[in-house]
Amino acid sequence: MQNANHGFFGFLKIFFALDRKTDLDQGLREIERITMRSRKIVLKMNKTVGCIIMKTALISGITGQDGAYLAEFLLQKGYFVWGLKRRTSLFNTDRIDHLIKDVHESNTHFNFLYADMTDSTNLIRVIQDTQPDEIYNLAAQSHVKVSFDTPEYTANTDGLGTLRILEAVRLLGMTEKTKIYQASTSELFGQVQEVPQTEKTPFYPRSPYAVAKLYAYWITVNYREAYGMFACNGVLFNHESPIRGETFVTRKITRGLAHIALGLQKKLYLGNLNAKRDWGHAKDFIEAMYLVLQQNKPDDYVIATGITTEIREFVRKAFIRIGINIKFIGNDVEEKGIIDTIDLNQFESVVGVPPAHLSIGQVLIAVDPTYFRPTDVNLLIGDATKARKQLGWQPKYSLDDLIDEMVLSDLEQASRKKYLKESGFIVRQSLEE
Ligand code: NAP
Ligand code: G4F
Repeated sequence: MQNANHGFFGFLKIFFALDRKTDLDQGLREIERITMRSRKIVLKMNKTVGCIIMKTALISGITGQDGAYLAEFLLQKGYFVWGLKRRTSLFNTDRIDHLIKDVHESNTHFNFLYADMTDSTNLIRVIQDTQPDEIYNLAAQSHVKVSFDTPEYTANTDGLGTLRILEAVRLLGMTEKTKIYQASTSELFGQVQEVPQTEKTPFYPRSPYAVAKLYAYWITVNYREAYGMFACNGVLFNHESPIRGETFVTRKITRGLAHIALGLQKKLYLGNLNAKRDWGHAKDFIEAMYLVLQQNKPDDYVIATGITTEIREFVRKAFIRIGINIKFIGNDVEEKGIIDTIDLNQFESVVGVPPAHLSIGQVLIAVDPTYFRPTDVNLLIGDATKARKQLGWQPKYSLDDLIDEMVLSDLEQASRKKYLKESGFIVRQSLEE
């Protein structure tokens, strides 16, 4: 209204200026000023309309691997993204720093709110404040081995946390508006009852993590059936990337490899080398999460590549990328991975330095029973036919592409570390594995 008045008085001013024929320049300047003002009003309107038609997504677990990729993906699709982040004593936004703009900048479509999956009042408030069209519940204590050490906390976060989100949406009367994606897992199949695993394969969880996720799976189904909510489970098989948590086996291997290649570490200790996993790339898998919520009806989907690989084989494939052929000898805890051959050209072209510190027969991989789990999942292989047919989803990355990306990224990080170390800087050495 104020702007309209400005416009009207502006025109009067021009009219009188021109009428008196005293200052034509002044009139033209006034026209220019009004045109500029009108452009600003149009821009403001565009922004307001933009906010109204923009979808809003709320992602719990924003600082994790999947949260980071999903946020980037949804921002590219034109969403406004709210990320839920728990309070930490050190900064832990490395994975999303490139998406963060200063909150004082006007045009940011990405923002954080503090929230913890163990605090329902907190979750109710953030859902009320943000009014999301879609919630992606990715927050979890996601490490299977750690869940044996912290079973109650894992149940609270991964199991009850999901209930808290569903119940918040219901209590706030948002069941018609808000769709919910629940990050379910192939760990539910555990001691597999069928090969490959589909949406119909019975569950047999083998860890406190998997049991907590079992509750989350069924409470999601229950809220869908009981209250007609658009609540879905994506039963995702293992998915990895260069930003995968450093203590999951794939990243532990590619990081260890990079440190060994550059002389920063001598050996890599692993646990159960016999386990087999259906590994995909996280970038492919987060796209499936989005597709699950774009369907006409809520449903549950298995998301997998359909190819399974032993941990031992992952090790071999990764080291081959830098020209080292690993041979496994011995059994059980005595098993070792030794250097069988080295392709010097391949090593030097990928790593950037010659393998002067490495020799044939040298032990690079050893087994440490510390990493064994009281009960492990030996074989996972998924059948994603339903997702392929109904969502039109298909992975783009092969396992070799994934390994390639992870190895190169970890080599780059290790090179930086080596450079800093050699230049006399103190580099962080994490002993957590
Ligand atoms: P991730 O890297 O471990 O990330 C987990 C996220 O949850 C982090 O942002 C973490 O915050 C947050 N979180 C943990 N406890 C929380 C709490 N009490 N309150 C609030 N936030 C909390 O896991 P991911 O690989 O991205 O996996 C995403 C989800 O998919 C998880 O639910 C996982 O269980 C599930 N899933 C993963 C896979 C896979 O292969 N990656 C497969 C199937 C299912 P901090 O950064 O502060 O720790
Ligand atoms: O890489 P992992 O720790 O992943 P795990 O247990 O399969 O769980 C991951 O995938 C699940 C989906 O199926 C997610 F739901 C879950 O949140 C997480 O993202 O271990 C993979 C296998 C296991 O059998 C483990 O015993 O690798 C074996 N392994 C052998 N040595 C090791 C190690 N695992 C780890 N973390 N560290 C080792 O040194």
